[in-house]
Amino acid sequence: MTTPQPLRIGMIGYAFMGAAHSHAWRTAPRFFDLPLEPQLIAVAGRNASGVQAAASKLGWSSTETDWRRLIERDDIDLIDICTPGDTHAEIAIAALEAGKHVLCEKPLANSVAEAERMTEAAGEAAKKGVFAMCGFTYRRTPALALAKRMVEQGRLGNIRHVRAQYLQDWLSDENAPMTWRLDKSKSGSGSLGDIGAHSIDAAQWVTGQKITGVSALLQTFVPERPLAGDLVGLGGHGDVAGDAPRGAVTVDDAAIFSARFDGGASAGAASAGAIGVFEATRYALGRKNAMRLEVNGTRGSLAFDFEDMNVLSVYDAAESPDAGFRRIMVTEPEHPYVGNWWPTGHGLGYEHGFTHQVVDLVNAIAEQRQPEPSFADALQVQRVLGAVEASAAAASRWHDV
Ligand code: SOE
Repeated sequence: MTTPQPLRIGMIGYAFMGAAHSHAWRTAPRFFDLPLEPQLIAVAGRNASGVQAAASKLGWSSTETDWRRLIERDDIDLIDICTPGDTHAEIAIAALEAGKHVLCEKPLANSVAEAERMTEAAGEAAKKGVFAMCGFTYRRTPALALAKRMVEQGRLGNIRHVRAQYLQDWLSDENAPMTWRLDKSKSGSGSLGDIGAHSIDAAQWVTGQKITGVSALLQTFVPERPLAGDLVGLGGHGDVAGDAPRGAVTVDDAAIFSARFDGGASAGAASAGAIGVFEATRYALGRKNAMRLEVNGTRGSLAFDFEDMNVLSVYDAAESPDAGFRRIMVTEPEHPYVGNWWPTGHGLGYEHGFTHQVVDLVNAIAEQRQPEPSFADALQVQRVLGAVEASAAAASRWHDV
């Protein structure tokens, strides 16, 4: 067996997503036969002692305190962007122009204009065999990948309804500290872009239909929060004194919207597009990471909830009508990604999606084809986010994408 060529990775950022991506880069070649061997060459972060500690904990060989230096290095082939959204455009465009492949966390950017520039840069780079992908990781959850496969096989018929919720509760405590995720200048938006973006991508990807218009409502429940020493990440339960100074929350805490879909690429006049309802919140007490998607078609329905992530519930109208939803354990070797892991029935977790994401990216790069979701796919999600914000701000709420 020949040793695969290396794919030398430089990662920027090392918090929640940095840890998840590091784990994925390390794990992917241990469970999947990859055509290129990921090497964790360097991690970048502004704080020298912080980035060094992260490098030794997460398994990176060296560090940089300036992301520009990382991009200049000639021992790096791919830049993995795990920073807040305000930095994505500048880093991704610089990396692509320097001939490095890019994996960029979602949402792609903080505005449609930035996402357009990134997509243009990705288009130019692709002509030279340099590829960019956006990290809508839930596509790599086996049960959601199976849902997409079933829709493609026509097992649901024409899709009529999409019901998508992303429910968390880590901000329910009004004294939970301020984080960069609540600062619009860093994150672009709140629950909408951070978690609603996943629902938008998953809904469009599973159904094969694009959203063409929305009517939306955004709400900020707690306008100020105590400042922790540094702007902490996700978590919401830092040690902050009750009398700590408070900072302004400048994003939505919750987002709801209705949407029209385009019926898909092959939709004829006879098949109207689906309609959908979306909800994203960090105030749904008791719901920890309930990323849910339900789809109803003319022949059947399916339902997914990430809190029960190894299960896909499926209703087939051709079976006896009282058979109800069938819970499929998505833990069989023939299910997407599953065969590379444990014996039948043993189940996967949150981190596996990131490993599958890396596997798909490495295979696409080795085969010199565009990985998905492309920046163009992520731009479409960004346009929906933009339309939701425009609709929520408008007197007349319907807003075309
Ligand atoms: C990363 O993909 C991410 O969207 C985080 O940014 C969210 O905060 C998390 O809850 C879901 O995953």
